[in-house]
Amino acid sequence: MDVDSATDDDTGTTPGRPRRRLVARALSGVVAAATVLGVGELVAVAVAPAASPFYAVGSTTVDRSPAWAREFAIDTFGTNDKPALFIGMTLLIVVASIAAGLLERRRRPVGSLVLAGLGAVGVYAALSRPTATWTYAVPTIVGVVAGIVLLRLLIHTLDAEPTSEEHSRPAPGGKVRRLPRRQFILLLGAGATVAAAAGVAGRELGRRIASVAENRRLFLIPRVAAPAPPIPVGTDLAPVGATPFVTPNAEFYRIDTALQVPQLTTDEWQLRIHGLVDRPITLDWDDLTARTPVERIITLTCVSNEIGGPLAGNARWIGYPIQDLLDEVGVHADADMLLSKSVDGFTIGTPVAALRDGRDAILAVAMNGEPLPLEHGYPVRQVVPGLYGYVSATKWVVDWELTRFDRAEAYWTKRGWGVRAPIKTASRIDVPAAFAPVTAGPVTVAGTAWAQQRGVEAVEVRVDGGPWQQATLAPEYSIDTWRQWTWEWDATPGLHRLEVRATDGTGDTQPEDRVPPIPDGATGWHSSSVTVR
Ligand SMILES: Nc1nc2c(c(=O)[nH]1)N[C@H]1C(S)=C(S)[C@@H](COP(=O)(O)O)O[C@H]1N2
Ligand SMILES: [Mo]
Repeated sequence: MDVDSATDDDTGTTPGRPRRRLVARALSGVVAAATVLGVGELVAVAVAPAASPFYAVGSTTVDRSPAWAREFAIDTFGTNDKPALFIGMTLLIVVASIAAGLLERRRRPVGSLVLAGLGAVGVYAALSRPTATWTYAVPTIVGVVAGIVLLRLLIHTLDAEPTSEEHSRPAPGGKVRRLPRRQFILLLGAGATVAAAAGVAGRELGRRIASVAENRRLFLIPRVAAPAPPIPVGTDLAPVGATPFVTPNAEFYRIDTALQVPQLTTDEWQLRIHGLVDRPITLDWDDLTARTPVERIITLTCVSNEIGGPLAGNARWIGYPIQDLLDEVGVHADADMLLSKSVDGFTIGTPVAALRDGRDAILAVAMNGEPLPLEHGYPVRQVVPGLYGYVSATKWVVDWELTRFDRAEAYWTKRGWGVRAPIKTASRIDVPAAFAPVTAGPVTVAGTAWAQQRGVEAVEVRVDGGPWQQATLAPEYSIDTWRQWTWEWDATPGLHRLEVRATDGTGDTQPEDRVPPIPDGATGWHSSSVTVR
């Protein structure tokens, strides 16, 4: 029955082979719907696994099913109830998408409306998830937009295709015009490929994220025989409004080159130690955690921190001394650099001398009583007091090569940053905040100062360029942590400029000269303008 009967094509062309056209339309609908799901799946990786349109619809269906339906499903399909649900959903989607393809016209986008309707169901289902926020709607919406665009393009190409009559009639150039059909098939193939690739990538990534989150949830924080020394009363000046002594994980600055946070479980983690060593080894998680852990409070600092900037944080770390591991592998005398590598390929070069001089350099696995947060290096990172992060604090660390500074370069040093970068002394006014309104009379000025490995010996404050005055220092926790300070100011009305400078444990005072962070850390005095009424 291959009758060239008229179809309801509104393009005015005489239709060619109707059956073939119907199949092409149906396929367009199916590939468009697959695009909705595939793209939705991929976008859901950035939002939440539960926001995936397909899974959200499935889960919401399960949650909303009346008891009898559930019983029926379990009675009929047993433990295959989930595959049965997915197959059922897939069949429904295929039917709806075939309808969408058949109904779509260049001037009457009825099929697009069908996709939008499916999308509405997806959005509703996603927003019904127990953990939902408004962002849960995004994967479905992005998917539907992509699906509709593809469907419009396919139908447009299809409707532009010449009829069978035109096919057999040579075009003015003497050749048979066949471009639109080829275009259609290319577009359909490309759409199907993108949909499948996005879906598979989304599923795979989502699975990885779920498994790392689960791995972290089950992580047991190593028990330390000797906890870090207690924090003396008065060390934390948070009560007067200064920066808290220990920075909560959620507020800890994050700096790295990772566009996607590396996903590494403790089961997969390994540290390969090689290069200029007597006994190369590869440690796995059990090997690492069989060692004796220590707990230390250490302040991390980023070289990119501007004067007065926020890129410093203090945390309680549990980890394993780096020096012990280096002793174990027998570092050659000519090795002066530890080139450490993250699972995402980022590298850091650290002076071996700094790792063996007795400072508390550790391979940290816990931060403030939690497993390392994923974005702070789960499951293992380096923490080395006294060196800026980019030359010491490798997150997601998996490889150590003992080498030499005259042989190897690390990520940032290749890009112009200093090769050796001990932390420079810094001090910061935290209260009153810049331009905060202040009432005349006694005002507490407070802030923090750091000079890891040297300690902070003094902090001075001055007003409007007047004489320097000694601030009151909180007790020193250790030379590797920042030290909070306060200064009582008898504020008079007007606009004033407060300045601060610190002196480290070697007696050196911060220089007034301002240099920018690049190449090896900023210098200069932090100042803050305050309006007193
Ligand atoms: N893998 C990896 N580790 C890294 C970085 C990075 O980009 N990738 N950045 C470093 C820099 S510049 C700093 S300042 C610290 C920041 O650590 P945090 O994000 O935990 O505060 O991590 C260091 N470790
Ligand atoms: Mo940094």
